[in-house]
Amino acid sequence: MIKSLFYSITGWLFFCHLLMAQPHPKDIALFPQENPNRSISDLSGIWEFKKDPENIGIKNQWFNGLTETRSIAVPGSWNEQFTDSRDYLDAVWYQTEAFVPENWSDEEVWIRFGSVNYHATVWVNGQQLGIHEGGHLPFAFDISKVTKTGEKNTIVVRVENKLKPSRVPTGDVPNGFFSNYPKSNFDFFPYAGINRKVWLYTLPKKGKISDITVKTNFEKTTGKVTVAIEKVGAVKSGEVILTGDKNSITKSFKFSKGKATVEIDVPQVNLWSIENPFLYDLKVVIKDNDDPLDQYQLPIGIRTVAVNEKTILLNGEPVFLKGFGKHEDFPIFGRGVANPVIVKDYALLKWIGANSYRTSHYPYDEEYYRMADREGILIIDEIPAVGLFFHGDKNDVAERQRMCKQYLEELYYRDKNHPSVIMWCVANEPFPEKINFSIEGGEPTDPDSIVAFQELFDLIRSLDNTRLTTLVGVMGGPLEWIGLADVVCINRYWGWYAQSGEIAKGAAVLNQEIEGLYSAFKKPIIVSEFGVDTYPGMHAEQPEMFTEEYQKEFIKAYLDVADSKEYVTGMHIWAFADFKTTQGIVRFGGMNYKGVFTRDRKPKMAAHYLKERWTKEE
Ligand code: BDP
Repeated sequence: MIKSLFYSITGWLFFCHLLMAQPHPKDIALFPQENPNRSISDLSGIWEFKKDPENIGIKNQWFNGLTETRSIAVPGSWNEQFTDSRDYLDAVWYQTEAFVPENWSDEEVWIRFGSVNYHATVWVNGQQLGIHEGGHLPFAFDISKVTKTGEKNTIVVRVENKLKPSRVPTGDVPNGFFSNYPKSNFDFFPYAGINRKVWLYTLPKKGKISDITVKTNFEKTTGKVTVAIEKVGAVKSGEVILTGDKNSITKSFKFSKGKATVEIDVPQVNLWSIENPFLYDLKVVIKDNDDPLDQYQLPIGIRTVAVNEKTILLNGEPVFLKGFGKHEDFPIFGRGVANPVIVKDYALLKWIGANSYRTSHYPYDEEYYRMADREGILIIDEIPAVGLFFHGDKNDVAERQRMCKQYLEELYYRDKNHPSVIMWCVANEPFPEKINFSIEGGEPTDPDSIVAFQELFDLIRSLDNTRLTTLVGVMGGPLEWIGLADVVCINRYWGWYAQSGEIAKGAAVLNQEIEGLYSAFKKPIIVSEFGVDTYPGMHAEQPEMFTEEYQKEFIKAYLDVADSKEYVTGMHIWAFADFKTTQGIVRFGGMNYKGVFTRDRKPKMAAHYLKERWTKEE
């Protein structure tokens, strides 16, 4: 009896120790990298998979090894890989075997998941490492203590993506706005599973660079780069080397209380911009005597982002955002990362003359941001806070707020060094309790909701004072929410959901509304969504809803309104491509057809129109 008590107490302590080891997003901010001090192993491939509809896996210790499995591709959502699981969102289990080389025994070994939607529990060799809640952002665990080097290790992950009012994004909301299936409270399919790559990687045990934050500025022709470095371990000093454009500047530094800050002046600076996305190479090395203990290399762009009453400023120059709201969405992969789709999307953004997009309605795979840095595309980076609401169960409201804060922190630490990211978006279309789709708006706003959004803005502004912030407002939504932002972003569908079939009337409402918004806020405005469902190949000699002609005329009318207002600083069409959503009477075939490109990236008539208009403007 005493013996079994001892085992259960020590077992419990060990379990708690492992759970407590879950790192803060700051400690996993640096993407795994291969260099003389760091190794990586990509676990992409075919894994084993098993559904757990009765939720018996934990009780039956499936983490010790799965039986009767089927094959699944990782990365990739599970919903479209089989013929029987499209709408299945309950628990599933994944398993793979990963060989860990013998020479990793002197290193820390970590496992990193780019995104698991929504709730993940991870075991290595039967030991539970921790839990992560929330899709679309990375998490990682130190698995050194449970890893066997020189042999195969079993990795098991339990995932579920139940739609719940306490989650972000929300689902299964009583009297929710959407009456659809599955019951998401948002307009995209709730693709589930291990959607991004899984990596094993090493970090040097004796001392490691734990975080790097780069901030940039310039004075006349001199670039100003501030590099903040944090470390773990006894190492005392290091150097930063910045190279590019005939420069090679080395600066030594010493740590004080685990931190060091290095200021670098870059003569004749080559600024990062849309037209010239020039990237310098920044390398940080930490040393024990003369031996490098750890190093990390980062492409950086030197640029500033600011705002005045009328426009966003990039390097002090006005910039007009031309682009789209997008989705990570493709047949069969679902929300799984697919590099050819990323490359193709950037090719199409360039082809059409766009210079920006919003990561609606969640952060995208890291590769999108690296490409944007190289291609000179500006990103509005959004957390998955879509369709928030503040009425109903107070515990749910509090839980959603906690998740929003977690997402903002995870997002900031992941994306803070990308020059392409110019703005953080704390929410898309929060809903007031009563909404009527008119510019007069609905009921007065619940004061708690203003406090909640103010907290989110305060949090992201306290983390980052070098970028802008926004919140995307819904038609008929309260002004108090969008007024908290640096840039007013509004999604508008006058001429579609209201004034249906009447483009000119819709454009007139838009015109009147944005004049009112500007005189209320004196802040620049982006129409962050506007668009119409367009069935590819459907035509009419006079524009009619759902035809390609209607989409083209609608977009033209909105862009003309924007051109007449000097304080409109961007127009993002909804959407870049058609995408899968949940089933409902306004979503033909479970699809949202507002894409300017089809789901397989073929241009509709509006795409040709935009190419002509946007490339001419250049
Ligand atoms: C907006 C949402 C977006 C939807 C779009 C639409 O932000 O997610 O897909 O409307 O209705 O309300 O197509």
